[in-house]
Amino acid sequence: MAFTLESAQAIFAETGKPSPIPGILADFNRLSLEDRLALLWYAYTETGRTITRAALGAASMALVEGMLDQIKQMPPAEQTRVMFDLARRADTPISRSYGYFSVNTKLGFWYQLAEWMAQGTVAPIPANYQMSTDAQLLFESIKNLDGGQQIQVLRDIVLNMGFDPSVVPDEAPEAEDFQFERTEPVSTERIDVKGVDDPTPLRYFEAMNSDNFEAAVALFEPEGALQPPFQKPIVGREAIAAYMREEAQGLTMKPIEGITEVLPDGSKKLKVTGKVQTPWFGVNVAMNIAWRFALNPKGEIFFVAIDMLASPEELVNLRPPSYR
Ligand code: 45D
Repeated sequence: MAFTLESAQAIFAETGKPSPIPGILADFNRLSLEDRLALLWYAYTETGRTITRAALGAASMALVEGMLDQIKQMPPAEQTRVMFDLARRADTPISRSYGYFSVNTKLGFWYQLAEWMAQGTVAPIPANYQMSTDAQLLFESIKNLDGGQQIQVLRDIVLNMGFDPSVVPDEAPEAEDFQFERTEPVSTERIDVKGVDDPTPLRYFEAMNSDNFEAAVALFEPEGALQPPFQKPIVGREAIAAYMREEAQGLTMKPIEGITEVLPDGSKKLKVTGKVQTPWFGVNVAMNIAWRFALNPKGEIFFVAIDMLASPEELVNLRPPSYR
């Protein structure tokens, strides 16, 4: 076997530049709670991102509706306290329930609160709030990110709010069925990628673009692994399928270009770059992504890493300068 999990994680690693996102998230977590909530508000409203209505119409919010109503009834000071509790990951009833929500439910929850904050039905960020210098500098760095990176930052912050469920893992409620409508019709077209002849990645993209996670997962070897952006690998078909059902629904993947290297035993390394759209923002935001595939000699996926590109130039410069 040509690859170990470690060696597969490192394929083409030298071809990507480090992303600014982890540093931005670390800086964010050093801010005061007031600054964090205010900065999120500005980042969410002032970067001019529009969430697609279609996605939200279909969002199943049954689990959270009661909680949202409860917050809406509270006096403003208490509403603000709930937001602080979420931001500091407190162990309170609301923050605890929130902690067990899926990512998409967490996003939908805040989306509703943001709407109410804009209307004034839920306590807004005080209009005269002055962010610290550190927060203002961080806001400037966030403004300099491309749209795909900005929404990744927002998503990660929302994901890491609420009581940390890994502290008491067995209390997680059944994950609810969260369905997105696709913002673009499912394409049955065969995908072509310049520089990629191997059918496995192409079938992978086709399966993902029709939310056919069974077909996508069948392309992995049984102990294959998928590594999402800034995360550890998820190992095994079942775990990957569960992850995809929760996180990959409604994504549109537009691979553009790739490079392939065949190893002596017939294993392959492939790097494919392209764009990914999330149903939350539809065609309004495209994320620049690289997939780094390690295929075994049978053509099965042993490992695939999904990376957020540091800059759009990396979409076309697949190799580091010294290789070109
Ligand atoms: O605190 O091939 C207020 C995988 C202020 C699968 C607010 C993938 C107060 C395999 C504004 C109210 C999934 C890995 C908060 C590929 C406050 C695969 C609200 C990759 C919080 C390609 C803020 C998929 C709000 C990727 C409402 C990379 C924020 C998907 C809302 C990425 C933010 C998807 C939203 C992303 C962010 C989605 C809706 C980045 C959505 C981001």
